[in-house]
Amino acid sequence: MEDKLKKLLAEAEQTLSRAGGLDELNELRVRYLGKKGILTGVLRGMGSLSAHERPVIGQLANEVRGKLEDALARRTAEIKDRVQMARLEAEKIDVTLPGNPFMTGRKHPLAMVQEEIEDIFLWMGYAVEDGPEIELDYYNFEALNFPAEHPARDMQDSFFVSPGVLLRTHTSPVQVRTMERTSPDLPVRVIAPGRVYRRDDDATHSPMFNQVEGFAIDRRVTFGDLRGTLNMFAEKMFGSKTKTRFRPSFFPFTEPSAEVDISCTSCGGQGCRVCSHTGWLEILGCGMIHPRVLEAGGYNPEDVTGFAFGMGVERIAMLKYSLDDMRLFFDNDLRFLAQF
Ligand code: 2NM
Repeated sequence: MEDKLKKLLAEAEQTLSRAGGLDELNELRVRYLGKKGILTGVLRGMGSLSAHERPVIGQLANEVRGKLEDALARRTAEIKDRVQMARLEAEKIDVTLPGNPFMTGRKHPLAMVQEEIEDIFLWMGYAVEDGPEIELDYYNFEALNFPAEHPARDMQDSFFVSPGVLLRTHTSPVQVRTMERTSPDLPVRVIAPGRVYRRDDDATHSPMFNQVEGFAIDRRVTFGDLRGTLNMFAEKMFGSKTKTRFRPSFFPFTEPSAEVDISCTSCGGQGCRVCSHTGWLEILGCGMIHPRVLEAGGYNPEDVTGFAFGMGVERIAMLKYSLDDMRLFFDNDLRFLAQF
């Protein structure tokens, strides 16, 4: 009996030390220590022992049970440890690796240029106003001295929503609305940035584009004030070396009218491909507000004068960033947008 127990202990310790998993250990616990287990089986044979052998074997059996329980606990802890280590190894992460790059949004180049224009005029004391993109013919043409037969009023050139209602073709209607609201207060200095619509579509024209128009009204605003204002704008926008040139032109809402060129941003005026070898680039139109427009806005052209100007934001942005196709602004191609 004593031999049996010692053999059992030796064999069980061997088997336990080789057990590979927790499930296997549980099976071994049942096999050796369970109600129908081997140890129990051995103890059942104790009935045939003599009275002086029984306590000796009983004590030995308890020792064997204790050693087996210890061995089981040890092996369980070892296996749990190994499983934990394997898991830590498998789930190891290198916290010093760079993170995954993620795309961030940014301002659209047109918005950047528009804000730059706004900031220059805000600095010169102008206020920023806006108005509806769906306009009455009255504010878009009539009050701005466009004659009934003017080509811009044609269905061919403007988007009409219904008779007498259209998508504004310039932001000048905002000036008329502003004059109506402020007259006869003086002075008035306002710029109107925003979307405008014309039936035009090629590399240098988009059916929707952005304008900034501005105007100033006071008791004796002169063409000299207009030149000084636009020279200052050109220097702030394109650099202090920038020269301007005013050429006579015609607009229905201004008289006299002019177109303004700046010295070429790419060659400085020497002549190059960008400026078609003229040394100059056209950037805006301007003039002294026509008396009939002042009148429509509620001002008396006998008492006040004003100047006005208008520029295309896309055109300014194309010059600033040396682009040759306006459609880049509207394609929303990230390879383009991510460069700003
Ligand atoms: C231009 C060129 C010349 C202009 C005129 C007015 C108004 F409403 F005050 F009469 N606003 N903008 C104007 C004048 C716009 O854009 C090329």
